[in-house]
Amino acid sequence: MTRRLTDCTDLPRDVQRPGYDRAAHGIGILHLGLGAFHRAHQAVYTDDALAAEGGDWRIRGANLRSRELPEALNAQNGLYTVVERSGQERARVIGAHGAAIGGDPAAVLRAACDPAIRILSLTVSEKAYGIDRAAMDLDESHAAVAADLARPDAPAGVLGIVTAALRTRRAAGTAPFTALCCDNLPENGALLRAGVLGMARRRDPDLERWIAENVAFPATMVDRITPAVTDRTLEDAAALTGHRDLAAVETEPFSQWVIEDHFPQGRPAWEAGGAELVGDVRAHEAMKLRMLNGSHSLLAYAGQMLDLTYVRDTVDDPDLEPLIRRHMQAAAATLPKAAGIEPDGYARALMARFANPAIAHETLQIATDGTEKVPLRWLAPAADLLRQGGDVRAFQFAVAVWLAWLSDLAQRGEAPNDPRGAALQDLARQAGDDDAALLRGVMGLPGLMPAGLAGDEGFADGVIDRLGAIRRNGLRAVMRQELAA
Ligand code: CS2
Repeated sequence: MTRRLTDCTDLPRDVQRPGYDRAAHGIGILHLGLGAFHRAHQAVYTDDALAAEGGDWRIRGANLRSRELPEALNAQNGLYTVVERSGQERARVIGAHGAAIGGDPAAVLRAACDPAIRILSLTVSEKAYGIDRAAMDLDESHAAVAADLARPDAPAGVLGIVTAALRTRRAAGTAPFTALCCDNLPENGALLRAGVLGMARRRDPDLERWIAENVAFPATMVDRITPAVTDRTLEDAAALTGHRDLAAVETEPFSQWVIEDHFPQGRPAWEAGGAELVGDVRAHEAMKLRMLNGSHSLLAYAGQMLDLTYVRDTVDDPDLEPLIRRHMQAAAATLPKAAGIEPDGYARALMARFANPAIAHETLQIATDGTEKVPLRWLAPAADLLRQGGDVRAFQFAVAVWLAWLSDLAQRGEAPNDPRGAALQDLARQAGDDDAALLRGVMGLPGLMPAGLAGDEGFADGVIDRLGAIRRNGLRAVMRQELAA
């Protein structure tokens, strides 16, 4: 039987391994959210930074709930394989991780209070935070937020843990960590800051003031297409490295990380791995969120309706491909003009990445959590376009496809994989084929609709027309009509 990956002594020559002595570098980062994306992205940059410049910047990873991945990593001394897929497969073993924590929020809080931790980074997904974006404050109806407000000394949610750790550090005279949000949220640094300040304010206004004055929340744009790990990922990692690896991930060759360079307690030399350290991330982040993630969500729902399993199939579909490009163009029209922002070239590069034949990225994976993603990816840019008097048809089409998909699911008695999945299913069931009622119901969910779009009947009419047409004539016919228009 193949030996488990626990050291780098007998790896094949062509497998890249940590270019530094792991034991010589202490832990400096606590990372919440040990998902595939973190392992394929920030950890790789950190590995490069350690090799180039050293420092005590290894990572202690944590999952608040699940133990499986932390246990797999711990059984491998923190080592795991990144399989990069394009025409050719390449494997690289990452050494940046130390002992990980799984399913133990109290241990995560203790780790966050450790003075050695100078950066606390997060990839916990949009839904884990509980931030009211319109009010830039806590969302007290979010389950983890409500639980942490009730028991602030035993927090189990993201904002509760970050706030409680900062409180303890302040009391102990320990410098605060820099809090680094790496989720696909607009102005993610400011958003995390608003959530943490909201949590602190409800407990102790002095703490809120101290955090506001002393804690840095740099914003980031993160990008690397990382499909969910499958058995095939693990088999390929084993074939390439000669070792069994239960924490392996697969990803594309492309990777981008743009970081606002504001780290009062220092940071790894992430630029060694190609990260761009800049003064202002906003233009990059809007481009990525609206063009990549926005078109991703469109092709995910359309792909699901058309039985296209993988992203690569959707850009190979002659009717859908031009609509994906149209969506990118519409999103591009909402972007600020800024240095380094070239939407046309970016769109071309995205289409090539989506077409990567070696990457099996499931449309169903991207279709999850629509109520979290749609407002950021489609509704905010649509509201911007309306304000500018721009053409919002691409967004009306996207919303209609999402609603049609929700309606189809409800007819089959299924709920979408979404924190508000049950509510969506109920709404779709009750609306039946009353398209206006379905749109009203879904857009009436708290926090979904941005102010600029809420009262716009023209926008709603365009969605309802398309939804009706999809029901009557099928999505494919409507796609062709969109193209002809
Ligand atoms: C995707 C993202 O699942 C999704 O919602 O749009 O995970 C996307 O693959 C990454 O942001 C790419 O960097």
